[in-house]
Amino acid sequence: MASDGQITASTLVSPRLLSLDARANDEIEASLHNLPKPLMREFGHVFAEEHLKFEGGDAVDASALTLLAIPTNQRSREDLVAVGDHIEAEKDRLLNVFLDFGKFVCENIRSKGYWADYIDPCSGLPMISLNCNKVYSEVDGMECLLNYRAYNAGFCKILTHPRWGSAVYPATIFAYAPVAELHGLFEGKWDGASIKME
Ligand code: B12
Repeated sequence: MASDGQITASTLVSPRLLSLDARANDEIEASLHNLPKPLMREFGHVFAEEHLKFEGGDAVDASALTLLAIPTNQRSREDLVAVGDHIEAEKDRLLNVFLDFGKFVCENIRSKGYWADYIDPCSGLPMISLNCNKVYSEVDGMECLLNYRAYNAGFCKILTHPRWGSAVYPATIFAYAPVAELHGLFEGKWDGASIKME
């Protein structure tokens, strides 16, 4: 199993490469985390308690619910700091891979009666929750959860992956669910997604 990320105090499942069966060649590095204090505060600003308004139904055991983050990173074919039409095309590809993955994960969690949402990589705003207008910083999030490093490029903070450098496309999914519900995804037990074995 691929493990090419860094383990931190918040790590519940270490980084590994996953892919949707429908997109077998498009791998996403993903891991599962509790929210450390700085991220908990930021989550509150970005989602404005939307997760508490979610009606999960009678079967949901509210005492088992935990706020969880699934940071994802894709290795890009181009260094994203560069500019040009080929960079834009690559960003579109990475965007679509993440949007399919985020939708797949969130629909699965929501179908079980739990809350989940994912951040739109273009705007930094939640994809599902309405009325949220505070941008989530993917770079700060990855520094906090994975201890990845970042540097400043003009106005934009750029993340560097320990193996891929700045050829990395970060994007995050959040859930309010029992940890056990998420384990299957990282063990390759959800229909429609697999882990890449190395
Ligand atoms: C808006 C945006 C832009 C805008 C403006 C950037 C700006 N800073 O205003 C524009 C269009 C200019 C832009 C340009 C580029 N961008 Co841009 N951009 C974004 C986007 C969507 C949001 C960034 C942002 O506004 N961050 C700042 C906000 C959120 O934070 P803030 O208010 O300054 O500060 C708050 C936080 O720090 C927070 N905070 C404090 N403590 C903590 C702790 C934690 C744990 C957390 C989570 C937060 C937090 O509190 C502060 C106050 O509220 C991100 C994706 C994302 N969601 O992060 C991509 C993103 C950062 N961009 C990216 C890229 C690649 C670029 C370009 C290089 C693209 C290109 N090839 O042209 C250029 C760089 C140009 C340059 N030199 O500036 C990539 C970086 C990839 C990487 N490897 O890191 C990202 C991650 C998008 C992606 N998924 O690929 N970008």
